[in-house]
Amino acid sequence: MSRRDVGTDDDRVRVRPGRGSRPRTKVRPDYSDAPRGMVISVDRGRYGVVTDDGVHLVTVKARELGKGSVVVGDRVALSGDLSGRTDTLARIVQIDERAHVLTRSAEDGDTAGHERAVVANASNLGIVVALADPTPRTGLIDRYLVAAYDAVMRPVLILTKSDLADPDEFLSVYSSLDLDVFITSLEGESIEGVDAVRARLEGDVSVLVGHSGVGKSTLVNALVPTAERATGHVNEVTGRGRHTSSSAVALELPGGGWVIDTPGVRSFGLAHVSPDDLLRGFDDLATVAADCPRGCTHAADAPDCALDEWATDEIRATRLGSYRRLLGNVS
Ligand SMILES: Nc1nc2c(ncn2[C@@H]2O[C@H](COP(=O)(O)OP(=O)(O)OP(=O)(O)O)[C@@H](O)[C@H]2O)c(=O)[nH]1
Ligand SMILES: [Mg+2]
Ligand SMILES: [Zn+2]
Repeated sequence: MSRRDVGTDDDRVRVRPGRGSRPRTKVRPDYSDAPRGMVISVDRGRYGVVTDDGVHLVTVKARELGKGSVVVGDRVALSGDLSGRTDTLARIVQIDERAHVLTRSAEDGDTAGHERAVVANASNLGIVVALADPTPRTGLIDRYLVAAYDAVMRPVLILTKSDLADPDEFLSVYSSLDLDVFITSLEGESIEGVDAVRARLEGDVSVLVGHSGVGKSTLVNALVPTAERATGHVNEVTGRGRHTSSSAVALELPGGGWVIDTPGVRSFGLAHVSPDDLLRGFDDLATVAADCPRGCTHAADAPDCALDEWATDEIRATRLGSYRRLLGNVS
């Protein structure tokens, strides 16, 4: 093994071994019998975990896990002091294989195109959309529907703030799709419609996603009375939320299961999704596209694309427009 050139011959100068000189063990330690838990929060290198025995711990990640990210929802093997007493620290020594992983791609900046796990092991993707304040945008919903397909998660559309605007127009676009839709509103101090949402999510792990200010944390507080998630206001000038929640947190539903509150997003990159998977994220269009000529790209200039013939009314044209806009954004 060659020694690194450290710019001196003086052997009193000691250099910490680089990565390459660290002994590598071929046989990984076996953690199959190690105690397990679920990651419920991630905050600057500290991971909140609740063990399968119900103990809440603050943990750190073991060195050997390297850069691999630990996200909320991960099932992990633990070592160290698991008592949960103050001044004790447990370590995450292994991340178990994920049944589902919600993934997004960075859209701009240095990391554009890089994909990143957002949440692990949630079987439902709760897409939270305010009917007003902020103004709903179908583009983000369509992206989330594709992401749900890609991650094999069940999409659940939750339309909030029906006290401010009528849901009918939205329902007409999304009711023909294979997804559950719920409508909630603020009536005095309480959230109307939350019981139906809770009944749907009970027993499952679900993640709530959407723009800032749509009411994700408000909904979580209604679903889990002990949650005490901070909620924000929507800026009257810009009509946007204020990014009140800054990291994802999982909370246990009173009747079992977990709901994960996440910070509001501006967009949700899909660069990691293939055009075929994009189409499957639009289940209404996928059926029609079966009649396309072989090798059809379904783009606006594709000859004899069956989708053009199908898009006869406004709703269908809207759906096709959404799909084609996204087609330019995938790999
Ligand atoms: N009128 C009305 N206001 C609501 C409703 N649900 C939530 N709000 C309000 O919307 C604002 C934003 O709610 P939050 O729960 O903080 O929104 P969020 O989605 O968690 O936002 P971020 O954490 O920034 O992503 C708060 O002022 C809530 O009181 C609703 O059904 N109707
Ligand atoms: Mg929030
Ligand atoms: Zn086609």
